[in-house]
Amino acid sequence: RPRPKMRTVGGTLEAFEQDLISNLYYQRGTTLESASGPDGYHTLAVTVRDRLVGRYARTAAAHYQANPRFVYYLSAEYLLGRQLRQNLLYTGTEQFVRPIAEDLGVSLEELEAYDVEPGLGNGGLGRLAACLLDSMATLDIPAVGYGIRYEFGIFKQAFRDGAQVERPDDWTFYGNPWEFPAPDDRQVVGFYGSTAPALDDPSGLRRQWTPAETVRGEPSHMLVPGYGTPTVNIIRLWQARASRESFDLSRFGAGQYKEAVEDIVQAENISKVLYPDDSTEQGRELRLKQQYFLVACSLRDIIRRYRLRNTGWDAFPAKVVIQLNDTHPVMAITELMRLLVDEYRLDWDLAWSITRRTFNYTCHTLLPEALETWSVELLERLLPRHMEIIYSINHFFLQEVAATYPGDLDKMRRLSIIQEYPEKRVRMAHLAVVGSTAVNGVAELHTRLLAETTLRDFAELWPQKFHNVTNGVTPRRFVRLANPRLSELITERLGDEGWLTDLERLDRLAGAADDPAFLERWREVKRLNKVDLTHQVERSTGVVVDPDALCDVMIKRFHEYKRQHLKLLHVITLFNRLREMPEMDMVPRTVLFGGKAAPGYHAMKLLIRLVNAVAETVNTDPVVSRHLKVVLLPDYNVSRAQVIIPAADLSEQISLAGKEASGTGNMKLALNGAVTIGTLDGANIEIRDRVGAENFFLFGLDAQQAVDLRRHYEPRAYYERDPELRAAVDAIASGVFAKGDRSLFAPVVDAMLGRDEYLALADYRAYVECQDAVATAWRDRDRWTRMSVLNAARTGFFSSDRTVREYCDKIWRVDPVRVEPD
Ligand code: DL6
Repeated sequence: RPRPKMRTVGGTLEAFEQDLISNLYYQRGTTLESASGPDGYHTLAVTVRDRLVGRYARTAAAHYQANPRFVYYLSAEYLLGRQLRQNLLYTGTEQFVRPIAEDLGVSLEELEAYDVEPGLGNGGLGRLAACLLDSMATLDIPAVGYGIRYEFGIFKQAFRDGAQVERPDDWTFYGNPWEFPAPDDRQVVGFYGSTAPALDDPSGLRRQWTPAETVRGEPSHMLVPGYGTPTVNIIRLWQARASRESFDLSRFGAGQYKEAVEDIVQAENISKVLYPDDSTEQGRELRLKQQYFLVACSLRDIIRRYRLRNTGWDAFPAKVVIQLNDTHPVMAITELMRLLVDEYRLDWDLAWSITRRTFNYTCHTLLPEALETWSVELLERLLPRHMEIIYSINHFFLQEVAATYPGDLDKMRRLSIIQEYPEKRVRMAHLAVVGSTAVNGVAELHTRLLAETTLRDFAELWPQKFHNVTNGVTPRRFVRLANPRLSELITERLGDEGWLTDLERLDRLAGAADDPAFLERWREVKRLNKVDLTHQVERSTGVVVDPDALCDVMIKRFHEYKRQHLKLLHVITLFNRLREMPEMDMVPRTVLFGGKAAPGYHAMKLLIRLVNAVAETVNTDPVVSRHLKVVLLPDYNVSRAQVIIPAADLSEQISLAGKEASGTGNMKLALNGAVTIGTLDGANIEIRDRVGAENFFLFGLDAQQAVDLRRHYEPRAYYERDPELRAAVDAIASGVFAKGDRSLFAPVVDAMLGRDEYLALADYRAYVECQDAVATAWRDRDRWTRMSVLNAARTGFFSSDRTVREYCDKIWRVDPVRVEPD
């Protein structure tokens, strides 16, 4: 078989093959003849990974040499996605693997089945973190991501009788070939205990903390390669281990086996699961422990790294910029203060000045209930010294406030880091703003609303602190890897692959939107992607869908503000119409949902059950199912997203305006040529501004109208006066989707007709009419394809490379460091 003659970072094909065989033999201890599937996968993974090690070593050397300012990204969540394809692409070795695999009689797809994605996050926030790391490496920004190596990632979602059941995600069961343990860099972290005054400190601000419990943090790192550059950064993940003394040998000897390992279990529970259920007191304590564990380990590591090349503390903020990804890692502010004041004996004011200049905070929400607070009682028990530090920070901060607004006690109460009523709690977002140089929102509307509502008093006090950095997504994973057919077509049209690192070049595709031959090829790509998706749908649900139907996609976490129930009302409306007029000429549609509900979020778990019940009814109705199919694909994750997104025609972004901070699925879908139906919320607004109003299906209340309506809202009035809405709601109430059981979904109906918190009924009519306009547009094939092309062509702005550049310019002020080429 002729083989490609080429050299990449992978060396030659022959060398690659040699390494594969050698790794199989020496690392897995087996031979080609007796290797299993996992053997094949692991061998391939380490062979590819090893191609990145040289680059990583050169990156580390270049960083050591340049001693630059580093970005340290602290995040409780990362959704990295599968690593194999990405690293094949980034090392240029995919071309070797295919012929070698074929010779050996296996396919890359078979091996990839063992490539488990690390589900170390819940949704958009964790995936954004992964996109930003990818872009930082691609732009040669010296950066390290810090996170937790959860033993169990986000649960696996399955359905039993349509209801969500959660299964543990034992993602490292077969080992993780992509990580390197770094036991030499382990850290020790304390909890509980007491504090005492430091004898030699007359100010009383320095104290000594004696923790009652210690836990080890053991790091491992995964490589984060840049695309088209030799830079390889790392993400360092901490796992909790009991300290050596935790094993009670005497108890074990006395046969008390459970008691003997009690302390070990307790310590290791810290990194056991991603966001343990916080509906119990123990759960909350564990979650706070996780947060502190992450920041305590990471800060010690950051200081260790800083001290490799620097002495003294004056240069610290010049060399270290720490980005806090939401409030989860905000305890880092108090931990740095504790380290500087208590352990390195800096005076309070200098420590505070260093701390404030080091941190920046990204807020990812507008929902008041998502703004974290911690009870003072819990903090005093778990982290007594940190609580004292918070009191001191607040004391000095409120002095500043009093000087700016003399006598304005209300303002002080609102700004205070401590909430007094109904219970004393620490407001983590306030601590973040007070302790940071820059605060940013993640889309223009979000940043504006943050400054006008959620963080208004702070924005008035420090207007210069507030910035907008609109989110972005990596085109490498979400176009090139997810959609190779489209990527090839784009590259062919644009002449080279430069668009992958300069995504705004996609605008040159706009000219092709009037070229019938190009439109035809664009359609063909979409169709083939839809065929792939239909196979996936059939494999995982048994439902057969038509690849030529309009593929209408709503993929995101299940949450009331995102309004999956509004989409469902539309589906039921189509169902009712078809039942009433079986002969009607309806545009065939496949409505595809994907997403998980938090295990304790009962309202959304019931909605999942309803989606599945509606799907079952629709898909088994002989008349309706000819035009309409509904699917809730189980266990939505990054890998599934990579299959669904390239196949989508219509992107559902229908949150109540003013509630979705940004959204990033909206960007991924538009870049893959899906046309959006959406509200004026989050980054939808910026997407619409760019693609043009004529290429976006807009409906619904805007953020201000939603606030105004909420004051006197009566959902029942909408129900009474709109027969189609009434019929949809009544269908749910009638038990038609529950085999006649009227009680099962009654809470869904009650929530809609009772308070309808997110105004779904108010937006229903506009939404259904807009969906009718979608159907009309779909019938005109060229018009639709033109819209699809223009969506991709005009959304190059939403590359996370642009996002990272903005962070660099507005907030981080870091420069790239070039690494010696291969
Ligand atoms: O910024 C990334 C992502 C946004 O795109 C979503 O709009 C936003 O909901 C999400 N935020 C979170 C944090 N918690 N809450 N709510 O996941 O961040």
